[in-house]
Amino acid sequence: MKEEKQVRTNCRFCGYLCGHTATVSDGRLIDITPDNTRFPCNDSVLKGCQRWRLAQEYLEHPQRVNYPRKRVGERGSGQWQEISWDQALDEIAEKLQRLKEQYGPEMLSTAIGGPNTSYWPLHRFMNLFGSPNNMGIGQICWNPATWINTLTYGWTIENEIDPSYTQCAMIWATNPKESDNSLFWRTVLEFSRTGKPLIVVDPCCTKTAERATLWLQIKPGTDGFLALGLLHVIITEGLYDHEFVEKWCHGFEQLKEHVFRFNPVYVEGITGIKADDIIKAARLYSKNTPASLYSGRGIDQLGSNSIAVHRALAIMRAITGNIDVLGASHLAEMPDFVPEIDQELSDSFPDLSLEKQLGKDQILLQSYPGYERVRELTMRHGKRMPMRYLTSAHPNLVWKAMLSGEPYPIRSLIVSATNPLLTQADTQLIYQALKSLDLLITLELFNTPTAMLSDYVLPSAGAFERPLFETKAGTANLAYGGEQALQPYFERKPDFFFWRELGKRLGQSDYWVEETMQDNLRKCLSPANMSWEEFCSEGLYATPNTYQKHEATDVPGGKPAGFATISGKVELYSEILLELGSEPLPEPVQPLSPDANYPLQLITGSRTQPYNASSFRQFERLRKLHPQPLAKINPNTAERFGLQEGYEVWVETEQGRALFTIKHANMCPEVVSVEYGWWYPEMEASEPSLGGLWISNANILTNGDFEKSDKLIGTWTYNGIPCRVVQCEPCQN
Ligand SMILES: Nc1nc2c(c(=O)[nH]1)N[C@H]1C(S)=C(S)[C@@H](COP(=O)(O)OP(=O)(O)OC[C@H]3O[C@@H](n4cnc5c(=O)[nH]c(N)nc54)[C@H](O)[C@@H]3O)O[C@H]1N2
Ligand SMILES: Nc1nc2c(c(=O)[nH]1)N[C@H]1C(S)=C(S)[C@@H](COP(=O)(O)OP(=O)(O)OC[C@H]3O[C@@H](n4cnc5c(=O)[nH]c(N)nc54)[C@H](O)[C@@H]3O)O[C@H]1N2
Ligand code: SF4
Ligand SMILES: [Mo]
Repeated sequence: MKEEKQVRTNCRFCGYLCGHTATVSDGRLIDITPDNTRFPCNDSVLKGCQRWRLAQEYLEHPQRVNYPRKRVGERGSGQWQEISWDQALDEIAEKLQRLKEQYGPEMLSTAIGGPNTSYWPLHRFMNLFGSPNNMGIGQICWNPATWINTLTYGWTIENEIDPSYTQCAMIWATNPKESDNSLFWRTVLEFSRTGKPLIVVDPCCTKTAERATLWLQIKPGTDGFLALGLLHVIITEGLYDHEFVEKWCHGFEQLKEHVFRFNPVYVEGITGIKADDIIKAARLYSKNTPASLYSGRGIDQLGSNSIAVHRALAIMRAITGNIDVLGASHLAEMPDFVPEIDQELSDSFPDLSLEKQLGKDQILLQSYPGYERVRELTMRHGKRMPMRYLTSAHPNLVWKAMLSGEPYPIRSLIVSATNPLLTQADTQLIYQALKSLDLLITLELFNTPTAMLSDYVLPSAGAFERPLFETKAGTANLAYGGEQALQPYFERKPDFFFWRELGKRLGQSDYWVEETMQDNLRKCLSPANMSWEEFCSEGLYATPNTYQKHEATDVPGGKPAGFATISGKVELYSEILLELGSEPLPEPVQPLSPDANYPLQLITGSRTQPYNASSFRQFERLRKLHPQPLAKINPNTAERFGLQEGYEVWVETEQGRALFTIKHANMCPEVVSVEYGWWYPEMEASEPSLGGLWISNANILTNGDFEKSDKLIGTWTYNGIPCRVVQCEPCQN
């Protein structure tokens, strides 16, 4: 008789982790149904999502990597030999040891991506191995807001929309309808039904913008000007929260002087938004408090302008009295459970090789010295930011060190849960760099183009096959997730297994005491007095939000806590930025102007359902729903360039060209917005095709040059790039 059981588990096909019940028979998944008793689960979210229905196919997909494999032919030839885990780990350990002896531990780099797996085991391994060279996508995803809010308010904030409390919502450069489709999107919908002001700032009339009472159709990359224009109106019209500014803000006079020149007419000239609308938005946001201000990737990918706009938005929340207020935002707390910084062992192992961090002396904030300085401040409130994410290496410096050996050789890379040939800037550079390595290892579920170029590909246990414990990297007292539904199929193993086994082979045994991920999570939860089983049944660890903590005193009549900054207040004028050698007030610069050669402005990477970054192109059902990579363009602009809907076109920048299909859309004129992450898993899984890597990959068009990146964090540019569109007919690729 077959053994059948029901397991309460979570989907992991995007970062939202919906609760489900899995039916498992003889160790195989046979059914999956949404489970309303688990966090988070919402019927309409699940109705709108196509991916969870693929769970069985995902587990059994013929293109899954099921056994460790080793390259036998030329790199990229697609010739593999299946080997055992022991052989793979022994060989990799031996090779890494040899390279370490020859070049030093910094010769090893790692690449991580979005929150696709738990990265702390990798960070622990890298700390113990002694290399600072982990590169991620933080500089253009999570880090700008995290860093800027922390140095402005003393810690990160969680923005909130509560339709009954929030009086105005501003959604800036994010489109939750496509990118999230979760409870947040449902909340936005609910809020929009209240008729209260909903302001959306986006070059495109997204589904979110369609719900807006005021859509500000901004030219890409000019957001810093708009934010300073809003501040100009709020300050000159006296619409700020005088009491909060007086008591809790530092540098208001300097700010006032600074925003003077950003009057609405000047700002209209740069952003393309009518002066009247700028005034209207400023009034709506400041007069209807609590007001919530959410931002997303559209402004995290603007090079140094990302910093200017985040600073201006942080200031705007503060002077309108929207910090640590119900319905607007709250400063998060350190977790009760073991925070990621301790899981990483970043503190226990101060390492001289941190001195080897690339660009350490040029990057002011996202570097070990920058991190240490900010941490001295956050520690005034007993808080420690995650270390490895916020000090991760600038990818462009790592790719170049692989190729040039300067300032020292980087000879090896372990890729974990990312597909850099599709998701990092400048595919051509990355391709060259990967090909130059002595040892390239990829931990993957699928045979991605990055895996195709590897020396070893190791089969990871993915969604439903491993436990989940998502935290905000230790910046908030919140964790969600749960038990795996089943044992991994074939020889797949959780990434934790790889790092622990490799660590043990390289002298790290003392630091890998717990044998499994579950054992670790058990230990991690124990300070929060919660067992792993309790956590799994709810799927959530959370404590109620708290507000106005700056007013709190230890003893009655004592000194209020204030903010963990140099001045103890919200720093409108940033003393820490001044000290680090940067501008204390936001200084946006105009994005590169289009010219005769490249007359349009490019956005590379607005999210669209049903895909997630470069994932899920293997699924026919999804491909039918969304068969082609699209380039969206305003119909008037399209007409001017003779670009009819459905035309196949080359989108070209100084970096290269990629193929898309034209779609007309209600959006800013003179702008093209292409999808990112496109490759064709059905094509040849070897050179030169590499799964159609070179056809419609948006990152062929982008450039992540260190010299052009922002100097505080290293943010590069994915949006607002000069480009042209060339019709391609008949099209051959
Ligand atoms: N041009 C442009 N580029 C961008 C962006 C953009 O907007 N425009 N956005 C950027 C942003 S914000 C992000 S976060 C990144 C996302 O980029 P990535 O994080 O690289 O995302 P994916 O392309 O989905 O690659 C994730 C890979 O991890 C694998 N995977 C899934 N689960 C596991 C697991 O448990 N273990 C292992 N080992 N592998 C697993 C999947 O099969 C997949 O191949 O892209 C960035 N790149
Ligand atoms: N379906 C799907 N969902 C995803 C992902 C996915 O790949 N696919 N990726 C996940 C990841 S890793 C992330 S980080 C999140 C990101 O999710 P979002 O924050 O929503 O990111 P995007 O969709 O890239 O961009 C949001 C909006 O920014 C606008 N924009 C572009 N340039 C500018 C600009 O210069 N100024 C302004 N104001 N707006 C601009 C775009 O038009 C777009 O509507 O989504 C997650 N969810
Ligand atoms: S893909 Fe994301 S939104 Fe869809 S069910 Fe899974 S976790 Fe939920
Ligand atoms: Mo992201």
